[in-house]
Amino acid sequence: MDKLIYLKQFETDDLGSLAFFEGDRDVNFPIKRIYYIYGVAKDKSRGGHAHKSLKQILWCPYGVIEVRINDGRLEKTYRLDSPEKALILSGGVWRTMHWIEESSVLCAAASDYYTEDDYIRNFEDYLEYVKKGYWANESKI
Ligand code: T46
Repeated sequence: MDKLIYLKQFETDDLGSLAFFEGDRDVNFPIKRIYYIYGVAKDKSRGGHAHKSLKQILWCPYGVIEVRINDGRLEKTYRLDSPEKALILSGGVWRTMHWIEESSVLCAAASDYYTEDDYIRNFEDYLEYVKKGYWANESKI
């Protein structure tokens, strides 16, 4: 199930702020991989795939990015417009990410190492996968 959380923050005045989260404590999985996406132009989109089992937490430490998710039945949009917001995504959910502001940075911490076998990159294939899923008769988001 997807979930928006607010990261713990240490506020200081003109020295800025520090936000953090911890694997297994603030997110419901151990973290095995961290990656980040940067240098994306305004109004460009990435993603357009689902993961079979990978769980992730996504956050935007700089800028504004919208994450649109779809479970083959429902759609939801999350706006990551503050460094304190983070989105936890379970496996089985189609996602696209949209750069609302130029040069926004998307960070991700993932439950497993990178493997292309976990991706479904074609939406028709994804809908077939959903039909066979244990959640075939209910929404996953
Ligand atoms: C996701 C969204 C939010 C690697 O070799 N290792 C990695 O850890 C990752 C994440 C990617 N790659 C390779 C695979 C592709 O050849 O980097 C290339 C670009 O990846 P992709 O087109 O999948 O990037 P996005 O921005 O569409 O999706 C990424 C993540 O791949 C994905 O897991 O959920 O961000």
